[in-house]
Amino acid sequence: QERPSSLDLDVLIVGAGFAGLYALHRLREMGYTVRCCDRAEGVGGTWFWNRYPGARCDVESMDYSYSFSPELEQEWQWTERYPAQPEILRYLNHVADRFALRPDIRLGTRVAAAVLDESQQIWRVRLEQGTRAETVRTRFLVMASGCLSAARLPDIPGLGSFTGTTYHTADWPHEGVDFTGRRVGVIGTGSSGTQAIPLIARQAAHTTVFQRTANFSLPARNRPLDPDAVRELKARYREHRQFVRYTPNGTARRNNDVSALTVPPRERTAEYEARWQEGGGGFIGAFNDLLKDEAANDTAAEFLRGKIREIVHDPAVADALTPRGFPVGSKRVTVDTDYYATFNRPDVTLVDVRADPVQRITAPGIRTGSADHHLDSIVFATGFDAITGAVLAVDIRGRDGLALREKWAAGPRAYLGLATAGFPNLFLITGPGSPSVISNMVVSIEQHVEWISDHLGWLDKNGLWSTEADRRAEDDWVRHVAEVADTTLFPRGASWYVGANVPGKPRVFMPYVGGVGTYRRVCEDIAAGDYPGFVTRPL
Ligand code: NA7
Repeated sequence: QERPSSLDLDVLIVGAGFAGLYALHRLREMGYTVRCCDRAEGVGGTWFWNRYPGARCDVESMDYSYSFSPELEQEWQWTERYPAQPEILRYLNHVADRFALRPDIRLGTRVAAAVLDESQQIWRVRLEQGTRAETVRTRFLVMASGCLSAARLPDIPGLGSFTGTTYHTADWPHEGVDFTGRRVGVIGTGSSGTQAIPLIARQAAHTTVFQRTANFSLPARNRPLDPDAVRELKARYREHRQFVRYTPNGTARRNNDVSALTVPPRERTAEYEARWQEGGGGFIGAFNDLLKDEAANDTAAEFLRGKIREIVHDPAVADALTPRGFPVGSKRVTVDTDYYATFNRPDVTLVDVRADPVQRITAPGIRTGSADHHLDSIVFATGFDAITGAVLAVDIRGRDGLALREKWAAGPRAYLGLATAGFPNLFLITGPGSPSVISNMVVSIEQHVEWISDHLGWLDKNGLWSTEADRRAEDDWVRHVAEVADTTLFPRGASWYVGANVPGKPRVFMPYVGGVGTYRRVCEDIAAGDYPGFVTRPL
């Protein structure tokens, strides 16, 4: 391709987490001039920021890792079934070094805005590094900015008035926090809160957990990996990876292809019990209709509620910890170590803020309707503006100056979750309408990166400069994503999957839940058919 002389880069990648690092590697191997930017002072994305006690992935390490390099997957030794944050961050740093990615990564650099130059069909991107700003001109812009990276503080009055220390799980001090002797309040009982609370409770003088929604949580049963099992899996790693790519959620989870309602109750309970003992998110694969049929889901919910009653001694506390009113899995099931048992400690208090709402944060602590809770520290485990938050944090302006924020005001719209009409040469990795957070993110990320880079290669082979999602194809895909979601129980939970945790965010079920394998086949067919649904143009 002949390039406009003013061009600085072929591709600018936003984010240096799992997605950005692989995109940089792959596109650079293809011969493109690529740069990757991240606001953090290190690589790792999500795993750079989320350093709270107990931070751990809920997908098993041997699957939550890159498959693109057979050498890498053979040489890297994971130590635990579920990898802890420091180990994942070490892995990503190893990847950055092993593939010599660092020279093309600009850290401490925020991508603030991107404006399409329609005449040249390029993006002018504003980068900010401290007080310095510069504009780079790039042909392609790839948003590898993550689904769970725009952290959220709740809108509680008085937030600034607290005189103790505050922390957000997704912006944790690098030196760690010693809670010894402190009275700690934790707001939020999603994955982060559920992982952090047992460890904070062990250290703090007193821990008060402010719970808005009781969540379903499964024991991780984390353990060191067995060297023989690792050796055995590594011997067939290639084959295993290929298998996982076509599974419903990109993991080796055993999915039992039987309805929960067709087996006798005793057998059903035995299946749940076996999976509870096995630990981890595999529970949801116990029957094929748990995420489709309410009556089936109820059997799983009742089993899990029974476990809470068994573990938690105080019936009133057990009752408050019992999830109700939404199907298991419609809000992300958390995977914990000793979460429920933590509430048996004499130095842990549960405050159900639905029954006793938080009124405000005060200088000495948190005031609810019934009490003043005096605290030395508050931990916000309050989650993220998920899936769209980090993309929309960049002021992106496409054709006719249209802001992406404006286009997505009523909910995100993207073809395959990868591209959005009106924004040529802009790609989203794990965007809304892709399997993203309903899958093993690394599997989805690799698929997106490979699909996008193949598409770029195809454009160049065919003398084409730009590519853009066709509006009709996009509308069809958005409709399809919603229709598939509506065949499941997913939209029934007030979760961050539908934007319910962010006041004012449009309630649209964002991920594609038709399955990782199905989605991959759709994408493969589109590539094989010379990219229908994309409008491509020469310069
Ligand atoms: P989540 O899953 O969004 O959890 C956030 C938690 O914070 C959740 O329990 C929320 O309750 C609670 N929350 C949020 N705002 C408030 C206010 N204002 N008052 C009380 N409680 C509040 O974020 P995580 O960081 O735990 O996990 C995100 C994902 O990262 C996780 O699913 C994994 O995929 C990895 P709610 O349920 O909204 O009532």
